[in-house]
Amino acid sequence: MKRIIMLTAAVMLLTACPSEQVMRPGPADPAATSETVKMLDGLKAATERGIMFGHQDDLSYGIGWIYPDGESDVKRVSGDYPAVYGMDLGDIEHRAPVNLDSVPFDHMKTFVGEIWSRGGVITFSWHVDNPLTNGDAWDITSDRVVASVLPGGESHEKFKVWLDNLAEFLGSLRDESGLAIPVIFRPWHEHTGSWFWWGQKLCTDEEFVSLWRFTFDYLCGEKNLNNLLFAYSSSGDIANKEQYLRRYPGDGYVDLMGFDYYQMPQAGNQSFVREVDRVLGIVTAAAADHGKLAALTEAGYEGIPDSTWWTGTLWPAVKNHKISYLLVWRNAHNKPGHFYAPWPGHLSEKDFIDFHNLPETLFQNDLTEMGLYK
Ligand code: BMA
Repeated sequence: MKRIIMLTAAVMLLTACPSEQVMRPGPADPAATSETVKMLDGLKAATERGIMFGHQDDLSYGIGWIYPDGESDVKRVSGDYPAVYGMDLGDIEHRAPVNLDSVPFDHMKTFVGEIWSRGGVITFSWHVDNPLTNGDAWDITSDRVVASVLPGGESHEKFKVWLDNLAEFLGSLRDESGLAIPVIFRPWHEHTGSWFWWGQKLCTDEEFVSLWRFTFDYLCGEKNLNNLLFAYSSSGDIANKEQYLRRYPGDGYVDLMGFDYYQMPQAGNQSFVREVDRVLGIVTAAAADHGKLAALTEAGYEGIPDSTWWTGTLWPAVKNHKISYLLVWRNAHNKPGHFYAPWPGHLSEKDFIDFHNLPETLFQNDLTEMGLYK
């Protein structure tokens, strides 16, 4: 009888927590380095304190400058570096010297070392070209691309070479003593939209999950890269938790869950606040169910044509949610008006300083004070 009760209890426990959802305290990669484990713990600790602010290509270029050492539009305005730095690996698959936005990979490597030594957080996206058509990430002329890169597909061997090239770069991110620097890797992003070759209408749920798992297993297993935390991030078109999790590859493959959302001028501030708040509710609930971190992995308002956008719109949209970070997109040097962080003289400069000074927004100085993962 006792055995039966115990068995029933075990079965109940298992069904309450399906195998995909078994909580694991550490990174998804079971062989993650101790620095990566510490990084994840540090991110969790920071989430208890507030929301880290991130900026794409922060150190690479800004409005009116490109690559001088130590520059940052965020620092120019607030006196403080961001806590999170986004960079993109598009074109590393070809071993190109520069990424798709002309940032030299050698510079990126130097930035990663600098960020690590001051205790910041690094996250990489990958706008990888289309391996079947040789077009770019936005080439959606074929819906067979994901199938073609999976084992048995006609682009599989080519895709593996691309992953080798990616792995070589990620594996080269080392501190002075040769230790691998942990980074958040966010592949196959905005997959609920249909503008990248891995998007919603371009592959089946099974193909997407296989793509994710293959990427993870190849990098962490085959290539022994154990300095990666994996971020799963959709676009903003999320109706409910089920839809958000439809292509979730499983708890053993993900460390952080997020989504990307931009304010469109025609939609207005209230719609941005309402939608970000609504989708954050879904994503943070999913992340809590699965024991993962949550984030607003990309956000912004192109050109920020609103002097109080930071405290008046962005902050109200996120403030009620327990998220690790929010990251605004790049201040392009090659696309006039395509910027998402303020710069000296921009009309939202003063408001950004107020945003920086909120006790719950975390920038580099806050992380230094907390000793995030060092
Ligand atoms: C987009 C734009 C593009 C850029 C791409 C990858 O949102 O900023 O100009 O090439 O991201 O960074």
